[in-house]
Amino acid sequence: MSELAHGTLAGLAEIDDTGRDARRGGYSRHLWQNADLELRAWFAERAGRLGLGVETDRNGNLWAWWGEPGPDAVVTGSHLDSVPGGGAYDGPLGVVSALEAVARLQASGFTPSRPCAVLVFAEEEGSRFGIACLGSRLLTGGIDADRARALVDADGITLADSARRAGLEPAHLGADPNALARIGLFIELHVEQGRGLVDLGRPVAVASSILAHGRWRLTVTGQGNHAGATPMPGRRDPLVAAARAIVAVQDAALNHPGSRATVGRLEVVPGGTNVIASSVHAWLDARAPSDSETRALVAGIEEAAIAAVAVNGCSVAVTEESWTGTVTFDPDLVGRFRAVLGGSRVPALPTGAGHDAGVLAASVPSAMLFVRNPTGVSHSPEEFAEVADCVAGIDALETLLRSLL
Ligand code: HGY
Ligand code: MN
Ligand code: MN
Repeated sequence: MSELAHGTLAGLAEIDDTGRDARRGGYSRHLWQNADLELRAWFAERAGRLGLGVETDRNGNLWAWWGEPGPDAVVTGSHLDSVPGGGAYDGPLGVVSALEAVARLQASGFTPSRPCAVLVFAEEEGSRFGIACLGSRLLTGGIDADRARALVDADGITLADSARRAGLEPAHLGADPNALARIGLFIELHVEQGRGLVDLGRPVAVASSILAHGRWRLTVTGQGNHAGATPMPGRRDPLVAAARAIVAVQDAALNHPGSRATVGRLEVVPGGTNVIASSVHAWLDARAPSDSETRALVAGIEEAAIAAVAVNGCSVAVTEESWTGTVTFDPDLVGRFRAVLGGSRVPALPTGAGHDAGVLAASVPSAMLFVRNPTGVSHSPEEFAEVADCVAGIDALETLLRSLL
C-alpha cells in the first residue's frame, strides 16, 4: 500500500500495519482487542485533526461531529473491524473516504447548513461476538440488550465484561433513540464485494438492495471415544457427520438459484488428534433474494442435515443466531443520488453482503456507494481497489455531501 502513503488515501496507509495477521494473512481486527483499540485511537486523532468532536455512544460506535451534533444530520461512515484474515478495504475505505470528503469540503471553505458526522460502527463483521452489524443493531434496537450483553467471545468473555473493560457501562448497551434521532440521512461508501462494476466497466455505483441473510449454528452430537481403541464400524463420529452435512449445505444452495450457503467456521469438541469428537459446532451463513426464499433454503438445509448426520448415528440441532431481512434501498433516494452523480454512468447494483447501512435503512433514510474491486474478492487479503477508483468514490461522496449539506 506504499502508493497510498501520500494524498487522499493516506489514511489507509496509516493503518496499513494495524492488526496484520501473520498466521492467517490479511488483517484480524476485532472489537475492543488491541488492533481495534489502536484503530479507534487513530480515528479519534484523525478526526481531531479536522476539528471534529469525537464521542463514543452507549454501544461503542464512534461519532465525529463537524459542528454541533444533530438533528437531521447527514452522517457518513462504515466500520474498522474485519473478518479473521480480512482485506484492507472492507470497512476502512468507507471511514477514510468519509474523513477525506469532509477534509476536502473544509479546505474549499464550504459551510454546511446541516449537522454532519463521520460514524464508525462497532463489530460490523460479528467476528468476536458472532452477530454481524452489532453496533448498528444495538443503536437501532435491532437486538435485545440482555441477549447482547450475554454474547460470549471465543475465550468466554461476555460482551458486557468486554464493554466494561473498554470503558462503557454495560447497563447502557442497547437501543439509543436519542443518538439515532440525530441522523437525517446515512451514507456508507464501501468496496464492492463482487464483480458488478468490473463487468460494467464503471468505477462507482449506488446500492439498490441487499440479500436476506442470517447465521445459524448446527450442533452435531455423536459419541466421543478413543481414536485407537474404537473400531471403525459403529463409530458415531460427529465430525464425519458434519462433513456430510456441509456437503448437504452446498447442494441445497446449488438447488436454490440465486442463493448462497456457507459453512466457514467449525468448532470440534474436544478437539484432540487422538480423540473421536463428541460434538461439532458448524456455523451456517445463508442468503437468498427474499426472506421467504432464505427461510425455505434453511428449512431445506435442516432437513437434509438431519438425514446426513443420521448416516453416522449422530443428531443435529439448528439454532438461529441472527437474521436480516431483504433490504431494498429507497428507490427515490437511489434515483436522486444517481442523478446527482451522473445518471446512467453510475449504475445501481444489488449486493449479497450485509452492511450497517442495511440495518439503519429500517430506521432512517440510508444509501450506499460501491467502489470497483477488480478482483471481485472480499473477506480475503486479495480484496482490492485501485487508487483511481477510490478517488472516484471520494469524489462521489464529496459531491453527495455538498448537495445534501
Ligand atoms: O457478512 C457480511 O455480509 C458483511 O460483510 N458483514
Ligand atoms: Mn465484511
Ligand atoms: Mn463491510
